[in-house]
Amino acid sequence: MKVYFCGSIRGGRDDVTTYQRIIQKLKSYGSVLTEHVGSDTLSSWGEAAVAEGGDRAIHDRDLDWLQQCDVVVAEVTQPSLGVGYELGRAVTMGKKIFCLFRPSSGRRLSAMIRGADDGGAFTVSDYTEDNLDQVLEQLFRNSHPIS
Ligand code: 6K6
Repeated sequence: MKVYFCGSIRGGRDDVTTYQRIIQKLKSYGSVLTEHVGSDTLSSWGEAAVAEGGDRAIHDRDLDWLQQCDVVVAEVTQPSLGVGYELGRAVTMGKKIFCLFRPSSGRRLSAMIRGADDGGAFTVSDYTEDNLDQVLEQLFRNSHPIS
């Protein structure tokens, strides 16, 4: 299974440790196409990517991966224009989408994300640091085996 993980980059890196935890768990279900989103050294990695082709190259490569994936998992606590954009594009592509939000952040999730939950292809799950693993296990219980 190919998993596309979304997390804030230029929107702010406050939750990068949580992204790393999520990515580690996702790797037990399949390959994570966007493991760099959890990188501690993203800025140097990003500078190289920018040098190779700029934001257009990043956009086009990410949309290509989005098209290839079987499931999209987005950590949406830290607001990010890029994550919102990816989710909108993923909906149009008909992807299965799991959004994860941490209410203890004190933030309120955008109505355009919370309100997109249809109980089927697009779901939003609230989690805590303590139950993150169980929430992911529940979401993937009915998913395909690793390929
Ligand atoms: C990193 C630092 C400077 O430049 C970079 C390279 N940028 C990106 N590389 C890979 N994916 C990116 C990059 N910028 C945004 N994305 C995608 O959008 C990721 O898949 C994230 O899920 C999302 C983050 O969007 P912003 O708006 O928070 O940056």
